Amino acid sequence: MTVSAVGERIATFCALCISRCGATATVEDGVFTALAPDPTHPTGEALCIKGRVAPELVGHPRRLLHPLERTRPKGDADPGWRRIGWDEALSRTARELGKIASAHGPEAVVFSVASPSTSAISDSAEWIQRLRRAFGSPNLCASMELCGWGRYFATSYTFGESVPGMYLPDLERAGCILWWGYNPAVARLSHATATARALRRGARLVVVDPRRAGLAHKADVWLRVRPGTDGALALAIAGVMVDRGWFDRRFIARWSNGPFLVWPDTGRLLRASELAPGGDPAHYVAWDEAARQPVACDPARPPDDAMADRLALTGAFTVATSVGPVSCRPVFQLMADSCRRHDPASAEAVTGVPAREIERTARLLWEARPVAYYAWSGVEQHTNSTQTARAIAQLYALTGCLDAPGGNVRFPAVPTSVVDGRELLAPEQRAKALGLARRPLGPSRWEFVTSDDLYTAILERQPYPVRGLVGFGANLLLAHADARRGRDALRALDFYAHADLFMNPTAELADIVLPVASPFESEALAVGFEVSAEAASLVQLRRRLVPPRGEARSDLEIVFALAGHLGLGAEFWNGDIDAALRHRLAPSGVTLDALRARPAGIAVPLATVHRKYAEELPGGGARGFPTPSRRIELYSETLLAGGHSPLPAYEDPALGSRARPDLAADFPLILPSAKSTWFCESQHRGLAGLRRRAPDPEVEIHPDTARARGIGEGDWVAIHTPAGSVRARAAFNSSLEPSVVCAQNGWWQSCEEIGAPGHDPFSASGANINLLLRHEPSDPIGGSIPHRSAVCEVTPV
Ligand SMILES: Nc1nc2c(c(=O)[nH]1)N[C@H]1C(S)=C(S)[C@@H](COP(=O)(O)OP(=O)(O)OC[C@H]3O[C@@H](n4cnc5c(=O)[nH]c(N)nc54)[C@H](O)[C@@H]3O)O[C@H]1N2
Ligand SMILES: Nc1nc2c(c(=O)[nH]1)N[C@H]1C(S)=C(S)[C@@H](COP(=O)(O)OP(=O)(O)OC[C@H]3O[C@@H](n4cnc5c(=O)[nH]c(N)nc54)[C@H](O)[C@@H]3O)O[C@H]1N2
Ligand code: SF4
Ligand SMILES: [Mo]
Repeated sequence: MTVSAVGERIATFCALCISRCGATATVEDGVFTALAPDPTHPTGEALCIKGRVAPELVGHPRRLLHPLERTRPKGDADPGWRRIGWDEALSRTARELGKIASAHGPEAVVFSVASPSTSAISDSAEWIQRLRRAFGSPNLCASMELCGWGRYFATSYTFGESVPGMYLPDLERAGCILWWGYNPAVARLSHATATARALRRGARLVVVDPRRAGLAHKADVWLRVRPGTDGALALAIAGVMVDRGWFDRRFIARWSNGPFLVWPDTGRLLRASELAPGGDPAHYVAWDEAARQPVACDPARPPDDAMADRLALTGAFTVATSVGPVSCRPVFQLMADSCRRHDPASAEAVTGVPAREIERTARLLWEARPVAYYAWSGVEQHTNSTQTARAIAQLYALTGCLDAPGGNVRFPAVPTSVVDGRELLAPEQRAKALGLARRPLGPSRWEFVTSDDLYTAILERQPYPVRGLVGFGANLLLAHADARRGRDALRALDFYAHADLFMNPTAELADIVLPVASPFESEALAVGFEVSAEAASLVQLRRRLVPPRGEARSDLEIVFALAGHLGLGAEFWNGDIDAALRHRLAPSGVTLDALRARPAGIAVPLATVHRKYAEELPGGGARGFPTPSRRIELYSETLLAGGHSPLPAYEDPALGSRARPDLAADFPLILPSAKSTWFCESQHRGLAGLRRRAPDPEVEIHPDTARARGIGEGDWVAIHTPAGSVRARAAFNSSLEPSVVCAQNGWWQSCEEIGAPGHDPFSASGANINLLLRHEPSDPIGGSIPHRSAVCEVTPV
């Protein structure tokens, strides 16, 4: 590799967060010295400050450089780290994991990973999955319940697909962009620059956020929602759209279960077999208004336009069933009724958003179609996240824009072989995923386990003992509630191996720590980027810019080497990473050698196929959606059978001021949090180039709220919840509702270079806001907890 020529400029991309910005790196005398935007790359218009200081991250004096082994007990303040060789580290890891698997089954080993949104784990995520599944563990702890559940899984109960997680906003063609609890100006630069471009060509923008942050300043409508009440807001907007006829009636009648009739007593959808003997039990029933009679609906054959126009969406109809005449209403009518319970005036009282803004938004979403949306952390971290995601999905379905140009679309994917090992995990192992019994429709259905279920399995051995943990990044004790309980749990493990670039409070409890190469020191294959069809078509093999420092290795190398030590080499091309990458690339038509020769990547031009649901199938009928009814499920019988509301329903945040009036006197404020521009989650506080700009943890507070408590701008304050207290500095923000304060998660690390202190993550004198929460109450379906809607109080220190 020729990267040592002075001042060589190399096409690359920054992998430090989900934006994965296209970039040009400068390498001088074998040292990585600068990263700059690469406007020719589809995500390369701009770089954030974190990308620009990347050389500091690579060269940081406290990087982990060698495998380490603990020599002192886990309760000890000093772990007594002893430097060991890779071979020793990996053989001991394999030996300990093997011991646990033979004694308790491979499910007793949990794998944890940093979220690919906050780290370069996206480079190797599917290979880590492959290792976990080949090993036989159904348990991946990846903060899914806090970060991806709503985007990927909750909405799959509506659409059968991940919207907006995989059906991404088509920002190049959107007429109206809806950012709901999502601030790409901080969180995903490529979306922010694409939004700015869309606004320049006249697109409209709606932002739903308790703070006027980022693009909210440029929005046509900024809805200052009270934290955790987004579900009520979505229902109210949808209600206005329904009442005014601002919805795509034909789309709803053809492609959703809106016309299907509902049994009034059981809430189940009526089946054709229940009308008359001989009716098909797989067919639903709708009301044909022209013929004034029920009509069977074959899921595989959606009605044509003419028939769709005849199907009743509203009303009540007496249907002759096998048990006599029954008055049934269509799903859509039930949905409209449920929305009307949140009319704009009552929604204003719950959400704080003025009724006229709700009406204005409903009109804008309708008139400025196509609508493209994204909803993220602002709505993920509450006890009602699943229903909120479903309510926003319902609102979105009304626009008829799903998979239409300018809506949320599935950008084309360059074909590659699936390597995540899904075929390697036996169904009986999959069925052992932690949490499945408690939340059968939750993340563990997809092998993601919550931190709560992990800690319970370790400490209480329920439903079975977990004895081992393999961590690729993942700073669990900072990211999740109940940090002290988490610490007890990690201490109680028989064996814990953690791979990371830096030591962190979670890794401190490991038995073996493995040094990871930064993304700038490792080669990685990116198949597609996320912002547009052009981006999705790009395949790029990121070059190793400089050799890894010390003995650090990429996650990919660690996975392949550990697989060998575990006797799983056959599933990992016997350690030959190039062979594995070739296998992955085979269907794409792009070769590894061609990619190595072109660090800027190779485009595989593919066209986005729209409205795939309407694609005709060979035997007739249409593809529809991958839900049980093959329609968009405004009404979910799956959720109903699980004991949940089949329609999106609003429930107040369980630790909020309305649900817990008993706490209001002592804790009159609400505490959401938000990401920092300067850092990713619990990382980067040790980088002087960043920490200098944001030396202390902050809590945003309305000036009136502060003054009423004798708090001045910049003062240190204590934030209290019923679970505990931590500290931060007051930053005034008059865009907040005065009862809302907004904190930052992830503070623990020091930056010795500028004398900035660390913060004890386990004590009230520290700044770990997740000390302020327990794992209960939680979302009954998805397991999310109120990281963004707990009652609190703020006092001067
Ligand atoms: N710079 C930077 N970029 C990051 C990260 C980082 O830490 N720093 N983290 C990465 C990760 S892991 C993720 S998940 C993404 C997250 O990306 P985002 O979801 O955009 O992250 P946030 O800024 O936390 O939340 C978005 C907005 O939600 C608002 N909000 C808070 N509570 C509520 C609420 O109850 N309702 C509504 N509607 N809004 C609310 C906040 O004020 C905030 O402006 O960012 C990724 N990118
Ligand atoms: N109160 C509150 N709590 C939150 C949130 C919030 O908004 N508010 N956000 C939640 C969200 S959305 C998320 S995603 C979680 C984030 O929680 P985590 O996924 O744990 O993310 P980080 O805190 O960024 O820690 C990532 C760790 O991975 C390491 N790392 C970085 N890159 C790599 C790599 O390439 N390989 C390896 N092996 N390690 C690497 C870092 O050094 C760091 O130690 O926190 C959640 N917790
Ligand atoms: S937004 Fe910043 S940290 Fe994220 S990929 Fe782009 S440059 Fe890197
Ligand atoms: Mo996240």
